[in-house]
Amino acid sequence: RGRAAGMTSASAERVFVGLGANLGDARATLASALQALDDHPAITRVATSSLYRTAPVDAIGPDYLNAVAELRTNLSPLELLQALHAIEADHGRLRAHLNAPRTLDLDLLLFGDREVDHPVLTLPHPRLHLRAFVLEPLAQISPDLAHPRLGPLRDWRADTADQTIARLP
Ligand code: PH2
Ligand code: MG
Ligand code: MG
Repeated sequence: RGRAAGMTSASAERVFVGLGANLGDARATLASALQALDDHPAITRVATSSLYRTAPVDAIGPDYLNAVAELRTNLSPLELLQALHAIEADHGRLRAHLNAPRTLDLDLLLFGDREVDHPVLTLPHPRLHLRAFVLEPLAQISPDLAHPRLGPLRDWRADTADQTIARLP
């Protein structure tokens, strides 16, 4: 037997994933998605933000609940993306159209300082610095985080001041 469950120390890279839900019982869905990440043998969750209620950005439909989790994994970025898509599918995600309301969205935001330009995966996430629903929870769990191209992410928060977001207790 190899390494014990949860012992995913092969990569010291800091991996950040955004969670979002705006259909159904979003709070229950996000809790279940976090549990699914913990249940994955190659993923360790090391930090999780509060939940935030956020108005839809470039989308229609109900308000979202959003959060960000920091992970460690020995999966490659594409392997991790596959794992995230499998968890989305397990939670009833249907891909109706771009930015359609969704029961669960798991977005790979940052994978260390890696820059990836692949047909199904762009890293860092190309819009993360424009979205308060990502920047606020990221700042909560990692206030000094820097983007490999754009520098300290705290410097981008002012530009999103018009976006409605409320941290939940
Ligand atoms: N996700 C989108 C589009 N718009 N708006 C909010 N507030 N939260 C999201 O997670 C979100 C969005 C596409 O994935
Ligand atoms: Mg998304
Ligand atoms: Mg997505």
